[in-house]
Amino acid sequence: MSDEVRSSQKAQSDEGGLSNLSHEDRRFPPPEELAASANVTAATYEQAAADPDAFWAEQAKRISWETEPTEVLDWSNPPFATWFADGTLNAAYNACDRHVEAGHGDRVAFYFEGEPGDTREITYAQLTTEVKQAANALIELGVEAGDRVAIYLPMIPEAVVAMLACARIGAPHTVVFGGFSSDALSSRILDCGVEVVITADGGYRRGAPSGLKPAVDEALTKCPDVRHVLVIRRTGQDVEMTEGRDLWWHEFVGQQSEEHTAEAFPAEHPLYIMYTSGSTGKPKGILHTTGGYLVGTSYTHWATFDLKPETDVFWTAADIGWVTGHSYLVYGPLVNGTTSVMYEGTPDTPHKGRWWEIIEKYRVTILYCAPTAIRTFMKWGSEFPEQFDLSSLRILGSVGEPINPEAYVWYRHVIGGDRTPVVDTWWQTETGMHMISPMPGVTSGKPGAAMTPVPGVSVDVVNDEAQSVPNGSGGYLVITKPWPSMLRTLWGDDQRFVDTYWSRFAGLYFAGDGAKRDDDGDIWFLGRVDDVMNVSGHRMSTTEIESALVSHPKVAEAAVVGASDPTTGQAIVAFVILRSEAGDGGPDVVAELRAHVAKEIGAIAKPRQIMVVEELPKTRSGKIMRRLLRDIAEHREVGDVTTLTDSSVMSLIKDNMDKPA
Ligand code: 6R9
Repeated sequence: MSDEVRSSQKAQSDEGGLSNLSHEDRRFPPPEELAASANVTAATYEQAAADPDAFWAEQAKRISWETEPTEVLDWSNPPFATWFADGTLNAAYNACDRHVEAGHGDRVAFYFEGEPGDTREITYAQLTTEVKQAANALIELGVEAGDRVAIYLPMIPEAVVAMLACARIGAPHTVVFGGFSSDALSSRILDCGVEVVITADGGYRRGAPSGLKPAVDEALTKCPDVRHVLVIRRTGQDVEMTEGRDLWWHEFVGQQSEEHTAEAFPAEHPLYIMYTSGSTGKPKGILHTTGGYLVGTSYTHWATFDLKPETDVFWTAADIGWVTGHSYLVYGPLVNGTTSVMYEGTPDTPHKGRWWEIIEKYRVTILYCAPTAIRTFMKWGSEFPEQFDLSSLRILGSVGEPINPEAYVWYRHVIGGDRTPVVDTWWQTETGMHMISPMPGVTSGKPGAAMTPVPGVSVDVVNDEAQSVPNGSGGYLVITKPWPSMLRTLWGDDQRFVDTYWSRFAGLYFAGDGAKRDDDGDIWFLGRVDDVMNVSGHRMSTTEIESALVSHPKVAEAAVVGASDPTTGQAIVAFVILRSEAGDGGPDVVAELRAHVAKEIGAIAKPRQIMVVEELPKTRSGKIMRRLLRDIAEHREVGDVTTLTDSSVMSLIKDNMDKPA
């Protein structure tokens, strides 16, 4: 039994339910015009439910296959699925060449915006040529189908080129987020046996060049099997080049032939490995394969965002080192022939309106980002977005954490001008694609709720005995039927794959998230099951209390943890960031916030302690690291912080905490 399962059982072992979820009456029906020409309609749900296999076989037609598959799902050896197994295809051909062949070579694939202000417009024709050259370069370095290649890059177009070049020759890539340490890089290189690394001298962050190559050099002291490092010149920083091992991308790739014919691989050929971050223990190498992954990501990208490739300008403001970057910045959008924006840097460089300036400049129609970003913008205040013309936006997306109702309403109102549906997309590295989300032309949005499974997906909320819970009750989110872009296994560890996801409930995929069905049957996420607190026998969700805190006008962001408490079992400890206009909050801010939570949820939910802090510890994908906050709340030594965006945040919070009240 995994630790995750064990702690979730502990957290959920009492009877009763998470029945204290705040009531939400606001509803936002789809705009009429959008609904009238929406990609997904009520009929789509019916078709998908009537015959899921036929539905997915139909979606597989989005892809150009070298050999059309006759098989759909093979679930004869659960939990090891295959999809479209007798089909063959090439992922890079689907993302690039086929659009050029269809006459769209001049369409922009990416508007790249570098942090210092440099820009590049890359058409599908140019992208195709660059990918072919890079594929030829990898072949010259001896990379063969099946070999793993590590990519450790800033958010620059070459990151996409590198991924697609690997895919083109059948070499699974493993992208390691550029902000991760050399240790994180070396452990991933060793875990999947990488021999070639693609990196850059550095990237730009917060107005300054920040080196990457030195971290690679350090990592490689532990990785003797790495034969070659391809180095992209981005910042012009001085870097050491190891003779015989390191090559400059612009010299080596630039001299390659622009011709390369893509070879077709079986649908189940591995496409990439993505390590999940932030958890304790050895990172899990999530394995995605080719055919099903491309079907699932291209379909959901088209469905959830109501994508119109001829007219939309799509922007996933997420790093390529996160699964969101893989599915909705690279594979989904490119397979769909989308024009996307790619931005290298931080949202406040050189000013706090940078994102809104980008949206105005490129007339972005769909924005996809994380609640943590939205709450940060709320904290800065609406005067920044208000300086820009955001009228091109028609759909807003959210991913990574539950979006608090107040953040949802702010996003819709201030950024979306009250026109835009907000799609709160629930999914995971493991699922590869959106699983639960509103459909913008069908669903009446409910702030804070992820709503219903996307057409073709089947989920349930169950209790400890795997029984479906009634409306109004909470439990565990499970996925009840295989889906095309599901992870196939954990790299090199089938047993851990079975233990982690398929052993908690027979035949059901255990996602590790707590969820609740409201009175209408719509799904709300309550955080990871190990984030569910048990206070004097009452089950309380961290997410719910955070949302109550964020609904107070002085609060921009909140993180809640359960700290062990001798009397109540667990006690609620909250860390809050105030909005800038609230100043220091005044002398009674803590009492005021405790009273506010009591009013919103009930006296039982009043935090034992509220800390006003400047920053919260977050992973690179924007998830609050509650584990570290729990360490602080319980006065333990702070655990591993290698995946934090800024590990100094922890000492700041701790200093604050240690100050006498
Ligand atoms: C895509 C991504 C997965 C975990 C997942 C859940 C949380 C993601 C969410 C959400 C509530 C949403 N999560 N989206 N919770 N509402 N819309 O984030 O993948 O980094 O693997 O994280 O993130 O807890 O289990 P990943």
